[in-house]
Amino acid sequence: MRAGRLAHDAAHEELARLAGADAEGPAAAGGSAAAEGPAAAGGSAAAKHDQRNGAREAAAPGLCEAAVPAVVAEALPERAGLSVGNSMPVRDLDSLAAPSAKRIRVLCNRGANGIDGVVSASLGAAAVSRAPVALVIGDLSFLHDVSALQLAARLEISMSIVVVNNDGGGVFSFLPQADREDIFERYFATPHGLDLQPIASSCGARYTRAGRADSLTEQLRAAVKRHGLDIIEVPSTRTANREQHRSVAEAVCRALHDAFGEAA
Ligand SMILES: Cc1ncc(C[n+]2csc(CCOP(=O)(O)OP(=O)(O)O)c2C)c(N)n1
Repeated sequence: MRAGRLAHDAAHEELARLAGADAEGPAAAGGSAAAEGPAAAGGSAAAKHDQRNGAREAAAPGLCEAAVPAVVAEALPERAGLSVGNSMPVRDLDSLAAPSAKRIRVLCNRGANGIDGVVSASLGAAAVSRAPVALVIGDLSFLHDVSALQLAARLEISMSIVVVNNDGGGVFSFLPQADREDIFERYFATPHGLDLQPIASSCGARYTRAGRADSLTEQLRAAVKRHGLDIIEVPSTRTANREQHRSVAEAVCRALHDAFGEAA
């Protein structure tokens, strides 16, 4: 029990340090503004793509991707439903959410293969739930089931979707194949470069972007009180996510070693 608490505290201290240290730097100072602001109007498609990637690069440090499911769990009201997508969100919730007396219902759906049908299954839960439901999902899983959004509009289902957008499959960055620069991006990470804002508006969903934990909390708390579909994009990068996980794991090992010595 003590080891669990120590590990949890060390992990969150490290996540806060990573978010805070980088947020004080020049990149994040500009980045959080870009991350919170509306997407730019006008300009070429290539310029917009660069701008989005710029916002993602700069915004990632203000809120570590790994902390997102824990921040959402913390922000949700008593009795809410929290659906977590496969790949990183379910792992990050499992390892980083704090034990809590709050009664929230955690949902997870494996689909046929893993990342399929996650939006639909969560909307099904939201349709029959009296309490608000939020979904935390990766960008590829979200896009895989994007047609569910128009059904949500037609059936007037209320739900908040937090899309952690690291432009591809972040989980694969933890595999040895990640070092194979010649094949990794194309065959494993599969970046899409899509802009989520027009996708959200084409389905009648409200769209916001959160680059910091406090704004994610604020946006989510407002969203769960409203009727309809909200999409909150959290920009991230796969590289930063991998490094942050490594840093957190090292911090946990250090804390356990300091407390228990060689036995840890
Ligand atoms: C239907 C289906 N297709 C492909 C896969 C293989 N797969 C597992 S995780 C993953 C990447 C998911 O990316 P994303 O949803 O963005 O989450 P992240 O890894 O960034 O957390 C893929 C493609 C799968 N599990 N299911």
